Amino acid sequence: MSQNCIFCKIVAGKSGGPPLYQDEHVTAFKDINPQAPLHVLVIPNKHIVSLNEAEAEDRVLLGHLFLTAAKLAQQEGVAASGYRLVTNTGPNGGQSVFHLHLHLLGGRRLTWPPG
Ligand code: DGP
Repeated sequence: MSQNCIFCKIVAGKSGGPPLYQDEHVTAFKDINPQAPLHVLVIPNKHIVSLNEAEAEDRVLLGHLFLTAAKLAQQEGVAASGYRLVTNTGPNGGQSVFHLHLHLLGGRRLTWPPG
């Protein structure tokens, strides 16, 4: 856990409401500033700053992150209509919280390319 990380506080139950999903490796919760009817953040419980800092030993964790997002898409009813997973990385990627996360966006037709 990183002391000043808001997502670490959410993992520890010290910020936000009850998560949408949590197990010993990952946590999922609604984004505070939703960009689509469904906007969920899926994060590793372990503090990893961004995908740039992920290591080979995190490969099972990263796989679990994606599979959890797919399960939540199913659970939240957007699997058939489609959805998008986004990992903003670094300044040009638009990352604002420096704890690795997947945005799960769905419930509307998303445009491409992103802005
Ligand atoms: P990014 O810009 O890719 O780093 O996305 C960070 C997202 O995190 C952004 O969409 C807003 C969301 N967010 C920031 N702080 C909080 C918080 O305290 N609670 C929740 N639920 N979401 C947050």
